[in-house]
Amino acid sequence: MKSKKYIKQFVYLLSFALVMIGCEYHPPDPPPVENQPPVITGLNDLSLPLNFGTHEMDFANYVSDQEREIITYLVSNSNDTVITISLDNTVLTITEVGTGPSDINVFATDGHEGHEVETTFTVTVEGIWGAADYTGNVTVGFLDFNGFGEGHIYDNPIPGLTVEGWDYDWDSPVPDVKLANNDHLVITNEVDRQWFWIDYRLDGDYDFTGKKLRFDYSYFIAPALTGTHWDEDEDLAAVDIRLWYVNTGWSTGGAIYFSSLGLEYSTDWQEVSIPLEDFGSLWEMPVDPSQIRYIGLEIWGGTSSAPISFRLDNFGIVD
Ligand SMILES: [Ca+2]
Ligand SMILES: [Ca+2]
Repeated sequence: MKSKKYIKQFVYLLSFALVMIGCEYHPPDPPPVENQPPVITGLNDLSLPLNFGTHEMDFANYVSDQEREIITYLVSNSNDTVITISLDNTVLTITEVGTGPSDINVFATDGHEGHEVETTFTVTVEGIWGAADYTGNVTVGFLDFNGFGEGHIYDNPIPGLTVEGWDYDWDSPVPDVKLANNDHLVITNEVDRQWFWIDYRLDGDYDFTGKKLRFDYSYFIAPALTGTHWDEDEDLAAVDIRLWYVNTGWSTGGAIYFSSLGLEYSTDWQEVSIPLEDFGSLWEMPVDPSQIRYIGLEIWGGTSSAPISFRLDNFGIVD
């Protein structure tokens, strides 16, 4: 019996011990919380259109910190001929200067040693560039406008190219014809003006029989073209543009109106190509592509509120 009691006591003790062990069980401790550096996500390369002015971005939307500590930033910009930058707390302001790419480098830290994180993203200010260079055979009567500078045509003269303009009173500002990005023309009516005349003078008559007048255009806007001329048709509301050519003596010449060409607005460059034989008569003169001295554009109509405006490249006579 004695042994039985021992066994009983042992079972009790064992149960008690098991209960004690159960009470003393704890899950493993979590690892100690370590302060983490900030994390930058989503600061991707950025494309901004020409004339964007300023663009703001708040780093608070891109940078997080586990402890939600105050983050301080240091920014730098690789090309201040493209953009300048300024930082106000977490807000970065990008200001337009020119076109092209510039890298923005961002350092962020929560203030703890070794917690500086860094990223770089590229901001590209997209210019409107000229049409791809024409690869066909061109004649002396062809202009790609490459290498003639940037800005008003009067400050960047192109040999042989004359630009004139008047209103009906023959007394208004000179036309707004500018070279853009050193490779194409921008023709815009920014004031109320009724008449532009652009001619390209060659050094003599050329036989361009069988050839074409071609150009690339983009961003074309205009009031509805009337197919009439303010002087020849005595239509003071006339709006149109014509391509024309004449010989040295101004005794032969062809013309074709934009209103017959169906130009449309597009940010992409589009091509127009017209056989010189298909031109109609200019001023009732015989059409003769075998003797051409001048080629050009005449533009009439358009006001500041309803301008004629378009970009022009690769203009002239080609095979
Ligand atoms: Ca932290
Ligand atoms: Ca060009």
